[in-house]
Formats: sequence, C-alpha cells, structure tokens
Amino acid sequence: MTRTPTYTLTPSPTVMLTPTRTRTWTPTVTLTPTKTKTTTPTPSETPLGDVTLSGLVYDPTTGPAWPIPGAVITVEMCMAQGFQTTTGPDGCYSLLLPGEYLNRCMEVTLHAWATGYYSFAEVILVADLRAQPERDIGLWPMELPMPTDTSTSTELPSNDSVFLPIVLRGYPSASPSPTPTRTVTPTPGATPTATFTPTVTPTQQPLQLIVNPSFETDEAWVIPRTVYPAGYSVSRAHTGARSMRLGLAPGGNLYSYSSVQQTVEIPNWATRAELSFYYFPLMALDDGDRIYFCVLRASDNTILQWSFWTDAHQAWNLRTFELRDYAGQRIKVHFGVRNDGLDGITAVYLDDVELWVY
Ligand SMILES: [Ca+2]
Ligand SMILES: [Ca+2]
Repeated sequence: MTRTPTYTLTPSPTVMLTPTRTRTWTPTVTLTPTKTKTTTPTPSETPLGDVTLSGLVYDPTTGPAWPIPGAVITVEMCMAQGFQTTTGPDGCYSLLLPGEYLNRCMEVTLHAWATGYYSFAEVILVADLRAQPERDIGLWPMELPMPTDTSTSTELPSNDSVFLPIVLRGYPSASPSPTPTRTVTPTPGATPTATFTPTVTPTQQPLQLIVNPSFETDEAWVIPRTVYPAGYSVSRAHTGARSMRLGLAPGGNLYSYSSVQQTVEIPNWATRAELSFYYFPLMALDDGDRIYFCVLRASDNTILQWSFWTDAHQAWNLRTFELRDYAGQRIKVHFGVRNDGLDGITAVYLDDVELWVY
C-alpha cells in the first residue's frame, strides 16, 4: 500500500531538473538597465523620491527558488509611461522608478513575463512600493495548453503571441491622465484591495457556473495536451461514476504536468463566488510533487492567482477558493498536478467542482 522509497531511479539522461543551479552571481554584473536615464541612479538613497525596485524572478514550482534569467519586468505608471528591464543570469532585476512619476500615481502595475511562463501582473499602491521595493516574483510555467482533440477549443489561443507586453513608453500622454480619485488611505502593509462596488441586485438567485461539475460526461472541460495529460477516470468518484485524474497513474515516473480547466464568466453582480471541489490525493510527502489551482484570465491566459500544496491524506478532501475579485470577468479555473519525475509519483482525483455565485 504505501510505496517504499526504492531508490532505483533509472539514470535517464533526459534530466529536466538538474540544470546546474549554482547561482553564478558575479557581483560585477550590475544589471544594465535597458533604459539609460541620464540621471545616474543612486540605488540606495532616494533623495528625490526615486525608488529602485529589485528582486528575483523565479519558478515557484521547483521547490527551491529557481531563477529565471531574461524575464522582462515592466512597471506601468498611471499615466502613459512605463519602465522596463530584464533579469540577469541569476534571475535578479533592478529598475529605477523616478519619483517625478511615482509621485503622480496612487498605484502602479508590475508586470513580469518570460518565454515558457505565464505572465504576471500585480497592482501595487505606490506607498506599498516605497515601503517594500524588493519584490520577488514567481512565474508559473506554461504547460503548452493546446486544444484537446475533441472539441470546443475556441478559447485556447495560439500560445506565443498572447503574452506580448504593452509597454507605454514615451508616448504623448494620451487623454488627460485620470487623476486618482480613490479615497484610499494607503495604510502600509495593507493589501491593495480593488475598491470594486458591485451593484447588488437583491433578487438575484444563486448560480452554479461549472458545467459538468462531476465529470460524468465529456463536456466543457479542456485538458491541456502535456507530456502526461489528465484524463477522465472510473477509478474513484466522489459522486457518480467518474472523476478527473490529475497526475500519473501507477507505472513509471515522469516530469510532467497534468491539468484540466474550464472557462467561466463571473457575473458582475456577484458579491460572493465560492469555488469548491473535492480531491483525493495519492502522493507522498517529502516529495517535490505538487497539487495546484490557478485562475487564468480567459482572454490571454495571464495568471491571476495560484495556489499549490501537498496533501497525503488519502480521502476526499474539500477545498474552496473565493473568486469574487473576478466579478465581471471571464476566467479559467485550472487544476493540476506537477510530478517532478523523482522519488514517488502523485495522482489526484478531482470531482464535484462547483462555483456558486451570490
Ligand atoms: Ca463524479
Ligand atoms: Ca515525485
């Protein structure tokens, strides 16, 4: 029943997990910011209110932080102005943000992207940015989501073209820059909550948005084509006869992602949007394998939030996520398992995925 950690990994030469992760950080590198401002940035002191944003861009799925070189970092200001740099060989970046721009904005948007990864975007209050200018960014690896052979593949765009950034640099400030009218008092440390004012229609009935929530038919769910795709399974079911298998069925071990997703539109009147699901994990702890859930923006697959975890409790576990932040948006709910190809293997059965909006 419990798998003994036999240490007989075949020394396959296709090792995907052993790039030399020695951080060859030669301190002479001093990342050359692609934007050479005439003012020489003095990174430490900021007499004019400049901020030097810096940090590490890494792959969070690989256990220890795995640096991503060549990632592009962009900060968009509230006016038509942006600043950009890339990460060095060690995955680190440094970007000078002039105070003359920062002081005109309540918040800025931090973007990061790299080839082979989902792009990242976060709105940050300028006050928070000043308080914490070191920002490490995790980028989630793409799984080459492609249409499944069967069906409704309309919302899967061709991959490579959708992550192009919008770099607004040096454009004449288009249309009077909206003066920030938000009455937010930026308490340091507070997470920037978007002040979204839903128009509540009290008579609205609760809705369940997930189609085919119990995986009893083949409709609605999209299974990205990976080296080991997810699949419908009759091995276990929380209700009905079937569930969705994520991860590896017993057999060999393989570095792989297995995932399933469905596109939904959260109504703009939603004040609550509770996603719930049951999952039955077959995994060992002390392994690099991960279960994960993420929310993607449907239009371009930008990852909006993610969570990954391990769970060795071999039972139907219930888990929930609150998705009301996406009211009025089309999103993809995306479930997956990442096997690291080492030690044990992980399979997770997913069933009864429901998204109730109120
Ligand atoms: Ca079922
Ligand atoms: Ca493993």
